[in-house]
Amino acid sequence: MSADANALFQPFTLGSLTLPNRLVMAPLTRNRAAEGDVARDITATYYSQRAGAGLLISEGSQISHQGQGYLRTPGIYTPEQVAHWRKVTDAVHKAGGRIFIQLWHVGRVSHTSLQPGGAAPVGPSPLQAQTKTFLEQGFAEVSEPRALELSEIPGILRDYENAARNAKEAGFDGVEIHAANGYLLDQFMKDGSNHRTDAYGGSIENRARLTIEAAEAVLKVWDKGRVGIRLSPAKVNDAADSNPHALFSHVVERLDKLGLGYIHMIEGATQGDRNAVDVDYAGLRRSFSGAYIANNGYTRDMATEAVSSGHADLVAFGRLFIANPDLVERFRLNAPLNEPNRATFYGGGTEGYIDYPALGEAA
Ligand code: 8OZ
Repeated sequence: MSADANALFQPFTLGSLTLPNRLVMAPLTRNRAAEGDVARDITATYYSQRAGAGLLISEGSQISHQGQGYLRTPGIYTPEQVAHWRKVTDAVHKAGGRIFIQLWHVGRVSHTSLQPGGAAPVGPSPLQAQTKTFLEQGFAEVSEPRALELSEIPGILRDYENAARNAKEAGFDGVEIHAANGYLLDQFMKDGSNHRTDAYGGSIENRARLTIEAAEAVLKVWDKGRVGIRLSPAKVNDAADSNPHALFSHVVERLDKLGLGYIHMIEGATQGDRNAVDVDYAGLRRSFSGAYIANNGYTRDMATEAVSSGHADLVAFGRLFIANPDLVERFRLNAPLNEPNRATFYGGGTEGYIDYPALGEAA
């Protein structure tokens, strides 16, 4: 099949926004927030350097102190965090870009040292995840969680709604709900991590309930075209489901009824095997009438094929956007790409953050 070489550079209408091309910067945790978990000025530089993307999605930003699971990730629940994010959105808009914020609650993937009052992290069930977090002293096992009480769920939904309102005040163009990668919403959806017997556990409908309610909370604040959600049917961060296709067919059908602007699908294992799980992504895409953002290990050629064939409307790139601030221009010219340096992905300062050169600039 001959893919249309220009497919990635056609505009796309996402709700009331016009995106100039089909390339999305994926949400990327960089652990560079300052005291108070506020975005730094270098973060405004970092995102504005990448404003050529059709859409930027911010790094996961916790909706509450309880929602934090790694050191120095930015929040969106205090006035200071809103004020600092405002500098980022202003810089992106000045550079001609558009940016959504990713709203994040990590659930059980956290550590007592990051939680309010040194408390245990919360999850659907008291099951410790076999995964690591990132602390001052480096990587560490996550802590043993406690199960959320039914009476605490309305408070979590209020945190989503408040964070959505704060995002608007901070000047974002929309929000993406992080329901992927083994964090709170994904933990509730998958039966490996959710052993509850109340209205939020058991059947697929019950396990999906928190995700749907979180989306409804955000929709109290934002027009539906300005809300997207990220999903990962595969096992990630120790959250696995016994029948991911059935689970995510239901979830996508419910999200379609809510009319969300997009689903952002991590196809296969995050940063790993694209065939890690038996899920018909094309089928999920057909049952959703909003936009489909495909992600995970895409190259320029794969993305061109995905958009030309109609598999995806947009394609999100993570590591390639870390290393190539001008990724859109490089793809347009089929120019060589900078290699990402894994050693500077998480934590630190400007190095490996705002010093990757654009084409024509010295390294
Ligand atoms: C890498 C390191 C820490 C967090 C995700 C937010 O996987 C993350 C994350 C990625 O969605």
